Amino acid sequence: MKALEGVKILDMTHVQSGPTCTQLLAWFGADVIKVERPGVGDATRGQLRDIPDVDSLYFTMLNHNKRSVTLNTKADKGKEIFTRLIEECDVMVENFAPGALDRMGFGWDRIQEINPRMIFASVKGFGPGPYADCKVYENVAQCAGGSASTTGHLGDVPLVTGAQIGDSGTGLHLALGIVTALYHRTESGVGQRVECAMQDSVLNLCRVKLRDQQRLQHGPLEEYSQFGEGIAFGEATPRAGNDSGGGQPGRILKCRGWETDPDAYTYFITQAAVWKNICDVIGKPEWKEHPDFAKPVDRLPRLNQVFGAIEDWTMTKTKFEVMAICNPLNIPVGPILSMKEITEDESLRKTGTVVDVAHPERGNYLTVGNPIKLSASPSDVVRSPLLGEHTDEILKDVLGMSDAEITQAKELGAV
Ligand code: CAO
Repeated sequence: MKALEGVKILDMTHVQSGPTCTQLLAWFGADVIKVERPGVGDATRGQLRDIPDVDSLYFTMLNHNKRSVTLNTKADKGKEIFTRLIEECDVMVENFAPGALDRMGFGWDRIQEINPRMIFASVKGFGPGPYADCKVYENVAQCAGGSASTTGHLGDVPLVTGAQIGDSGTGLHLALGIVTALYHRTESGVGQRVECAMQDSVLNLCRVKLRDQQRLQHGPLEEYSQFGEGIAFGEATPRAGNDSGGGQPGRILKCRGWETDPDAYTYFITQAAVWKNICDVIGKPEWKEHPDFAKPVDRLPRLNQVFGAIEDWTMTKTKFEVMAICNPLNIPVGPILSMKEITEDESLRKTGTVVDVAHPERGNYLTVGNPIKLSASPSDVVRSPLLGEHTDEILKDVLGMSDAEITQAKELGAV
């Protein structure tokens, strides 16, 4: 039995943030019923297509293990069916633009009237306040949540990151809110509203940068490279390039082949506990006791010199050789892996983190499986549904509708 078996999720999500959340719940065993507009569906089915007329990878990779029902929730018959689905389900998840569900006639008050046990979970771009009515996409959230202003190189433009912390990051937060509300419901017997704003989720993931903002009032941030370079700090947490962000200085360093391979780099952390091992590996044994280098605090103003010497060594090795040499010595390093290398990594296949999926229209494709591993509830990845693939099945199994009722609903354009 899967951990969330028996939990029915009414999935009104689209694009990325909401679908990541419901995909996680589906992997844990919930029955996720994805409601889509008849003939249209989630807009991502047709976005960034690599094969004509076939659901895009954008859609397939965010909607595994779900069932798809088409339903026009603005038509009278569609509203009636939707009301019955709310009665039958435990959780409803949505990430429409602010106000869309109210305009449809299914705001939180109405949902509670229909089903007081319902947990109603929403993603919005911003929480209550001046921007509450705004539509928001990934990069807007990264910018408004403090990520962009603290990402990139000093003196250069703010940068967004490839990690989808606004969308998938918020989906993760929302999923935790939902299972927490389900746990609460087992005792209280009532549902509740779960809300995650993308700005808040990004800020939560950037909390170390808010930490640094406050530290700035008490002096320069000595672990930032700019400290050793004698560059004054301004009023706000600056962009720190590839500095580690933690108490153990680290950087991205060139490895053998960097001139032609854009990913021939390693991350290298000068963890204080293994400083002597680092000195031996890079051929600087005299730095172990040298007053300029022996203690972490001595090294902070000299990080360029320290990492320069380490890079002289890493440039003589491939990124995998650096890993092989440093790992047994407990020196924390990590190769910069390209997406191509990740797709070819056998160990990620073995753990189910990278999975091969068969799809009836596109053939085989690769996806990312559930990164959260439960020992008693392993996740199997099942291909995403075609648009409306389970409409009849859901209307019959979940709502007990007869063939004649389904035919009538179709004639009325409700499904
Ligand atoms: N039947 C009938 N109508 C439906 C329907 C259905 N099954 N499903 C959706 N609709 C309607 C909605 O009711 C809405 O209609 P109205 O505007 O007339 O009320 C309309 O379809 C479109 O909804 P939308 O405004 O949410 O979609 P959009 O493409 O214009 O905006 C987005 C997309 C993402 C910017 C917006 O939904 C948003 O800001 N969401 C919240 C933040 C968020 O999740 N952002 C992440 C996006 S990437 O993950």
